Amino acid sequence: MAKNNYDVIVVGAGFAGLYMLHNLRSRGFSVRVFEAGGDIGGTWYWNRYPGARCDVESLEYSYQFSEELQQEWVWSERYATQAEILKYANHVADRFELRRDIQFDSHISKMAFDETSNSWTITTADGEATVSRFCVMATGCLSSTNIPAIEGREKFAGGTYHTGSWPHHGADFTGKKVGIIGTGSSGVQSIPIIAEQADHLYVFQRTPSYAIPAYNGPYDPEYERERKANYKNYREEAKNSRSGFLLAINEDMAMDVSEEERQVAYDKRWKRGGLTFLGAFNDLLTNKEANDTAADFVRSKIQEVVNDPDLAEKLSPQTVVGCKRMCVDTNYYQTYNRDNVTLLDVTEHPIDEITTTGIRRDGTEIELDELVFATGFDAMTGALAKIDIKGSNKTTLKEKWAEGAKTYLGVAIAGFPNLFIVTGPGSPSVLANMMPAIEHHVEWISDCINYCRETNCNRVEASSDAEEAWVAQTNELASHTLFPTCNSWYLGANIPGKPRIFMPYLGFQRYLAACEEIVEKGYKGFSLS
Ligand code: N01
Repeated sequence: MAKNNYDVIVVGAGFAGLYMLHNLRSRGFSVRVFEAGGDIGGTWYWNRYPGARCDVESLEYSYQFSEELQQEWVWSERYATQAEILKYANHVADRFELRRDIQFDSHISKMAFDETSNSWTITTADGEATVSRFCVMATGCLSSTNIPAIEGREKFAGGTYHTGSWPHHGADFTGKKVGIIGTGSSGVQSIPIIAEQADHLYVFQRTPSYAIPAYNGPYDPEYERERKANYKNYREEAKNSRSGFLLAINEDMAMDVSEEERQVAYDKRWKRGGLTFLGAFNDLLTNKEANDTAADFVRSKIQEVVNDPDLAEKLSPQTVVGCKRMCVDTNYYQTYNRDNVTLLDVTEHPIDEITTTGIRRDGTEIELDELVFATGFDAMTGALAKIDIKGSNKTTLKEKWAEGAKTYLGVAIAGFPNLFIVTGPGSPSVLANMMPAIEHHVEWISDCINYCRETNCNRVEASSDAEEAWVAQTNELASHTLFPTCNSWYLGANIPGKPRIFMPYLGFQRYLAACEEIVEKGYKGFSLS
């Protein structure tokens, strides 16, 4: 029988891995964290592209497990920069002395469950094997970068970048001809900054995004003081919401009010800025007619900002607003009024090939010095499927998920005992505020492991029936909304060949209640032995 080196192994040292380590360690478990990167921070370690910021307000995108921590940390801006969020993560790691139990530059390539000992053997790419009873995957939802297989992409002789794995030394585009492929959140944030530096910026757009102004700026000290004085209430209110953050969703239905009232409501949200725009009415993501009114409003704003009407038209999305993640921008549409920015529609004229010196499309080559891929991620499943994870009957996770990701609660997988995922597919995760979603999962997983210790159980496993029912419920919830109607990464539609299945569970509050009920019923749907 293999000897356990640790009670729990955690894979990943982003916000999920850091809190998992702290929580388990404070309950007396021995824990080792393996991190592929050279330091902590996960998403915020890798995504160093120009303009990278969070689209959730700083005072909400932060841990709440420690009252001292949330009171002492001072956020400088409404939407913190990548650098500030990484500084915060480092502060947390130092404050709770987390680094001593984290092994960096350690990419996990193999994991196998042993039926006899009920334990996992986890092996790094360097061949170092470690054994533990439990394993927690804190590998992130948006951590496996997607570079599309465009013909000739390896030929390009200039500098190439992906927003999701930006070089630590940065990139200087001064005086350069730069191409950027992709206009999702990463493109929308980086395009205005790159345009300021570059001699010329060519934006290759396949689908335009809806972007709402951030109106970012320094926090008003009085606002911060009030928020912190009432942090408990605000955090509680967010937990009892649909999304885990304070979207202040209006209970009115868009189609129940007059056109004039709708415009007032949209205008108010537009002026407030950020993702709260979608909270203007209750039915924006369930009723296409209602959604059209919000989409028309955003399109009218694009027409107002962009000087050239044809260009404004090209930048105006025709898709369902909110179906793909909305972007939160600073000067995005304004950037297209610059003389050194050219928008190229690759739906009308697709990219033919990447050459050594640029991109060929529509019969001509655009010469480039640098090429940026803002082409997103193999979301929610990519990082897990990359690891050779063998469960109890030697089936790999990749094989199990060949027809689409299936989990129970987004936290456990039938056939993979003693393995937990933080914010996995089947949980609210990316459609909630990630921080409370992470904290909830960490605490739920830690309680479950602790329950096993108290009841002398060596093995905890989700049943196939419970998993099937959960997947059906996740799909059922999505089917009453407009989410399945577009090619979003929530559905896996951005990755050629990836099975289409709506991955996030809709409704944060509903989800927390379901998790609680399962525990109250003695971990219903799990077998513990
Ligand atoms: O990636 P995306 P992202 N040819 O998948 C295009 C979070 N995030 O890194 O829409 C041409 O959204 C693709 O086009 P299309 C946030 O949750 C948050 O920008 O598939 N184009 C799209 O325009 C976000 O949703 C923050 O037609 C191609 C773009 O590339 C998520 O991360 C900041 C192509 C990819 O957009 C992902 O955002 C950044 C091809 N072959 C990210 N392949 C904040 O907190 C893809 N595209 C603010």
